[in-house]
Amino acid sequence: MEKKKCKLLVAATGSVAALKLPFLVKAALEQVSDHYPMFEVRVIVTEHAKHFFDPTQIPSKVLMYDDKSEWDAWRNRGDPVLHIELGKWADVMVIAPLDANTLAKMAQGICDNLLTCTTRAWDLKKPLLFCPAMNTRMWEHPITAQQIAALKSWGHTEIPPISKTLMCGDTGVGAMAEVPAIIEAIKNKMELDVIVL
Ligand code: PCO
Repeated sequence: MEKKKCKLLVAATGSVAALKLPFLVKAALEQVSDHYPMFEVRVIVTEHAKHFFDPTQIPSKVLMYDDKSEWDAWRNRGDPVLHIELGKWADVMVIAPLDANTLAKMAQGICDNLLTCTTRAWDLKKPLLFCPAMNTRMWEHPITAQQIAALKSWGHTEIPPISKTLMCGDTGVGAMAEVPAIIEAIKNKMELDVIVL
């Protein structure tokens, strides 16, 4: 009998670090537990995230959703509401990268796209991890720490950014955590919060 996979919802926003989305998805699909694949993966992208990666690099078995998917899915009363369905489907969500704009929206409860509607309707009993990625100057602005503290106060888990030379040439904190560190953080969280049968 095939083992039950952990349903992982990966979401990406419009930071340049969204270029790593295909690597993160492939790394998640490669994880095994007792020789069985560990994760079933679905992806949510914002319109700006799409700017940074090639969608053909996302394996075809992975369902990927954008804002259009939300509107296409609903035509009539009784039709599924995608951001609710995805929230019910997922065992765990990871937002990688979480840009400054979406961080600010989440902290305020704004829900104006598929990703922020999904997080706004998130069942707080399930783990949600987020990987901030932004320029150092944005990272160091005091509002960033306040907004991250808001997300943590609801039980969300930060996978902190790292220091490196960023895409714009500046060196400092703000780069998204490396893909292996993100995978490890998800697995650690699952052992705590999710039973994989
Ligand atoms: C740059 N902003 C950034 C923020 C996020 N950057 C990163 C890394 C990548 C390369 O290793 C792009 C993944 O630098 O996460 O670069 C200027 S506003």
